[in-house]
Amino acid sequence: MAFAYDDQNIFAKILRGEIPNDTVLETDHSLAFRDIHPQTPDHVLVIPKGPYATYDHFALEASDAEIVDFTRTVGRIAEMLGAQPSTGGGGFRMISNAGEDAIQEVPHMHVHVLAGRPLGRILQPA
Ligand code: DGP
Repeated sequence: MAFAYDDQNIFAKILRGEIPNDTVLETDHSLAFRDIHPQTPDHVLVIPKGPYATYDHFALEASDAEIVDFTRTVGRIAEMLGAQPSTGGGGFRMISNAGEDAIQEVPHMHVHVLAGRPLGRILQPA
């Protein structure tokens, strides 16, 4: 499978330091920062630093080190937000939009971590 990546997308610019961001956590392979249009009191985007366009691109082509780092970063974000159910937090939801049907706006792989209020059911009618 040949995946394409456009390095002019806004998250690539954030990673290059061309656009500011509200960083929550940075690791060797991942960056977590607050969404500019938060949908919940806590709305953090977690992105890999590598050039992956969608979740499937990342899942199929990233190195084990990148995937472990990314997954741990999501866990650390849940911890930092106080959202972990295991420690009395209210929980959280992860969403990764990929492609047209999911209305992915930024073509750099990202996971939304949403927390801070009850989130309702996973999908509303289209
Ligand atoms: P998606 O539809 O899954 O591609 O969501 C992209 C998200 O990115 C959307 O919730 C708004 C957010 N976003 C877009 N531009 C910027 C930006 O320049 N900075 C930050 N922090 N978030 C952005």
